[in-house]
Amino acid sequence: QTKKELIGADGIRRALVRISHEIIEKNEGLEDIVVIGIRTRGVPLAKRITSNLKEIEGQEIPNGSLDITLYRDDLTTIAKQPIVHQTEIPFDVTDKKVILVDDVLYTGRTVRAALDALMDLGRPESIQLAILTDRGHRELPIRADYVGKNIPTSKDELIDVNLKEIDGEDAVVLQEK
Ligand code: 3GP
Ligand code: 5GP
Ligand code: MG
Repeated sequence: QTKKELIGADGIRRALVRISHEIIEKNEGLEDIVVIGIRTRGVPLAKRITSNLKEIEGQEIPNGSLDITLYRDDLTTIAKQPIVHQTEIPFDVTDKKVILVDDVLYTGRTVRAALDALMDLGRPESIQLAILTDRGHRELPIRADYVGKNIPTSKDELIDVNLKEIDGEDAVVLQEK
């Protein structure tokens, strides 16, 4: 098994700063913007983007997290019983521009499930997707609006996303089996 670092700590920081600027530019500011991370590693990424946005525009942005385990269409292959974690979205998403954040975009099934979960909560004005890495192999017509880095992978490669808040360090590593 070989490992290759694809993005280091500085690279992750710069990608998130760039994405934050892109969010502000595309939305002409931060009015009605809320940021929601998909558990697990989408959550710290969403928090970092939220704090970047505050630093750049001087504006406090609502931040939440979403757990989609229940909504996956392959639920039975994950666990016999649905694993229900907490969804913490302490604000109304109706008429908001939701920035959905995740670490890796692959088949698109997690995002589809997240869209479902969000729609159950209200009627956002729009939903935009920000992801740290896109490894390709989409099985659904889903794409990201903001991408840290496109990482073409084969199906038996794995992207290891390490984040300080969870793993003690920041790095994106390619694992080949
Ligand atoms: P994350 O929740 O922090 O993003 O999906 C649960 C975890 O398993 C993910 O962590 C992710 O890092 C890891 N993982 C690695 N490869 C895969 C994969 O191909 N599919 C899914 N669903 N998770 C993967
Ligand atoms: P999808 O649902 O698009 O197939 O996969 C996206 C979700 O699965 C992401 O939340 C991500 O955590 C996880 N995932 C899929 N492939 C990988 C991978 O190669 N590495 C990591 N770390 N996570 C992955
Ligand atoms: Mg994830």
